[in-house]
Amino acid sequence: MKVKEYLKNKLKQGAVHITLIDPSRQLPEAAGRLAHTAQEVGSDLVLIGSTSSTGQRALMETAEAVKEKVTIPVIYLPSGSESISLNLDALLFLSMLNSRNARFISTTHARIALVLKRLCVETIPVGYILVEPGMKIGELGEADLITRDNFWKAIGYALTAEFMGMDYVYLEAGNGAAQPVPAGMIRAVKREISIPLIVGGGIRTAIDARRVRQAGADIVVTGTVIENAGYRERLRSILSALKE
Ligand code: 1GP
Repeated sequence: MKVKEYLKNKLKQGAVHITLIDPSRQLPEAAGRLAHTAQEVGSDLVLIGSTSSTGQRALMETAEAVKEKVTIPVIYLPSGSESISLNLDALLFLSMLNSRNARFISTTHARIALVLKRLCVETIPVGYILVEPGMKIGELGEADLITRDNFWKAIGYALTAEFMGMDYVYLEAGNGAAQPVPAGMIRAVKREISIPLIVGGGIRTAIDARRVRQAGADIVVTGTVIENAGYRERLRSILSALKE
């Protein structure tokens, strides 16, 4: 089954959780173990991506190790680095709509699009919107960050994604952010769009996850939480808050 179909079916049943694994943070074998735990506690999908310059080899080995350990889909999140993994189930075809640099909106995409087509890589079109603090991805992507109180701007970009025909809107506070995207902003965006809403960055606890979900996130992405001790229990409580 295509990942798009899988996600559509999952969304019919309720909130979806995605575990982000950064190949620069641990060895491939450990990444495989983390992914396995994530699946065990109920995560629906694994996303592999990094804002650090992960070498091609580390990326490929991590992708393989993760694929070996899980049966849920594993997809690739490109983040502007030179490495790319095409051996996964799909690739998030992200356009960073509020970047000041065309490279992150469409130029890099145009360079790899034909290769993706020839290799029959499944692509999932996503309008990626960076919200303060944006962290490293906001910096690297030269984002014109949406300030945390500017709901109108967030709505404008989210509707732009929808009108452009993208499948998802992704509000991103950045990997390692101290706080998630504000609940008020999620609510305001959700009220206006009719495509599913992905929210990530700064979600560490069940309380954060519940708040983000109740505000309207259809898909919740967490990364950092699995990099710390006690991650199994933390992830479990995030998952039960999301799926309750
Ligand atoms: C994915 O960048 C997030 O959207 C992950 O952020 O590491 O803060 O969970 P955290």
